[in-house]
Formats: sequence, structure tokens, C-alpha cells
Amino acid sequence: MAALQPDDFRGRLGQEGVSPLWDVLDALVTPRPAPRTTPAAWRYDTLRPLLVEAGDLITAREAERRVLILQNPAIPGQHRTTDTLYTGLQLVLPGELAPAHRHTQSALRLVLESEGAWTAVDGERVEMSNFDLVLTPNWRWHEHGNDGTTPAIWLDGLDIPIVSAFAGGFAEHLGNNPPPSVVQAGDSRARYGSALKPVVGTTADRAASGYPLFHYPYVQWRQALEDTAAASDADPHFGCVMEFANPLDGASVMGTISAFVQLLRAGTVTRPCRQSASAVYVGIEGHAVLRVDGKRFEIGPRDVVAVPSWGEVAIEAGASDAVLFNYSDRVCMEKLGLWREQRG
Ligand code: GTQ
Repeated sequence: MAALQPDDFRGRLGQEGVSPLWDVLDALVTPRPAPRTTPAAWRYDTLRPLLVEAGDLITAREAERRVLILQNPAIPGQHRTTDTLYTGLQLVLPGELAPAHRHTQSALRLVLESEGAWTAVDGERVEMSNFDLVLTPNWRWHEHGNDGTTPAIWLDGLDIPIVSAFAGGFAEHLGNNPPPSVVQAGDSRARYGSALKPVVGTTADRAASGYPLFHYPYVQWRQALEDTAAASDADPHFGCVMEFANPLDGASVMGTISAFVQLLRAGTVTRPCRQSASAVYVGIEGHAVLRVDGKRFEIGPRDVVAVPSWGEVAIEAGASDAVLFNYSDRVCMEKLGLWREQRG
């Protein structure tokens, strides 16, 4: 009998649809996260003209969503910003409508420029002002419009890669039909936006979904952040950081995505920290330098920086206070037992 030829053996394994673990064990079971994405940054001043140019090429209705996807440079063409998070910049021109649809992906919008744009969630309109956070939790109908006279631009943060990993994508499109329910604007904020909630079983209780609040206005969160920072010592790793919370239970804003805002006083340099959650940072106010695994990224208002899992992050605030927003897959990782943090 001929001696066993390893190549022949591998070939025969391949023909039967199997492969040897010992070739790949080290790559499959790593001692620490091995993200396929890399730290990366996008400048708003560079992207905005391209987005406006897209406005000449296609309408919001034709595109359904006129969005430029922030593609991580390590995996071009994969439509993801970190391994698990998608980020896009969406443009809605005055008078346009991006028609209603719903999907199992969860989305947040961080408003970058808007005077008169709105999103409707299950038929309830929310006016979008600069740096408001607006949610469209999964399977809620949503459409976007712009009744103003200037282009509206916001950042879309979605869990598209997570849903894709589970092959859990479902979607429905309403076309030109009106959304199925029409709720008075401001209804959800009245019921859930003031650290009060309707008592279950009374007429005030609309028996909303598990994520009843979808508008976190800039004026509210900015004041809370300022007041909390004034009342606290700066945290050595984070300055003052606060999480947007679901008013029903204090949990994350959506099932897969956590969202945070952070204030760093002028000149602050944070201590380095690694988190297993990957994150997308967006500048709100001031200028800062994000050092991610030794790479240096400047971040000013509306600029975006991607931080892959286990990237070592240290932040230096510039000559004025810096305010940063970030969203991450932290809550999803916590549920799966994958969340870890290492403070340096
Ligand atoms: O606005 O509904 O960037 O469905 C990607 C998918 C935005 C949206 C995106 C979407 C939307």
C-alpha cells in the first residue's frame, strides 16, 4: 500500500466536505479578539460633498435610502464599519420622502444637519434637530422626510452585520401606502421621556413595544451630561460618560446596540482602555485625538472613528471641552457572555 500522502488526504477530506481542525485551531480559537476590521476614520468635510453629489444622481425615493456606507478599509466591499456595526451617512433633500419600510435590523440616527427633517416611527413623527438621537428599533415602520429648505444629513448606525451573522433579516416595504398607524407627534416622549412611565393597565398605558422611546433630544442629553460632569470627578478612563437608557428598564436603547455620550474637559488625557465591544465614535463638540492601538485620529464635530474589538483607546481633548457620541455592540456581547474590559 502506498504511503499516506498528506495532500491527497486533505483533497479527499475536501471532497467529502470536511477539513482538519488542527490546521486552523489557532485561528479559530484565539486568546483574545482578532477583529477583521482596523481602526479607521472618516472626515465629515470630505464625505459631505460626495453625499451632496449623490443628491444630484438619485432621489431619496429611487434609492429608498440615499446613503453612503462607511466601509472599513481592511474589508472593502463588506458594508461594515466594525466587525459587527454598520454606519452610513444619509441625505434627504428638501421636499423629499424616503418611503416607509420595516426590517429586523435595529437602527439609530444621530442628526448631523437638519432644519425641518423628520422621521416617523410607526406613524409618529419626530422632528430632527442637530445632534438629536432618534431610534428605529427593529420591526418598527419608519419613513424619513424633509419639510425644510436645506439638505438634512444624519448618521445611520445599524446592527446589519449582527443580523447577517444570524441570517435573521426580514423586511417589508410599504411603497406609497400611508403608515399603518398615525400617532400624535410627541406622544411617546410625553409618556416615556421624563423619567416617568404610564402605570401599566391604566388608560395612559399605550402598551408600547419594549422600546417605547425613540427620540432623545440634544438639548436634554447635553444638559444632563453637563450637569453630571459638573457634579462628578472626571473618570480617569472616560471623563464623564453616560448611556442612553430605555425608560422602561434602564437597559440599552435597543437589543443589540448601546449608545453613549462622553464629555472630556479641555486638555484631558484619558488612561487607555480596551473593551471587547466594537464601537463607532462621532464628534459632537470640540476637537480631540483618539489613539486606537497607537494610531492617531483627529476627531472634530461630525467626524467618525471606528474602534474594533479590543482596540486600546485613549482620548486627548483639545483646547476646549470635547463631547463625543459612540454606539457599540456592548449590550449584545453582554447577553452572549462576550463582554470584557481591561482598564490600563
Ligand atoms: O433609514 O431605514 O443606512 O433601512 C440602511 C438601511 C438606513 C433606513 C440605512 C436602512 C436605513
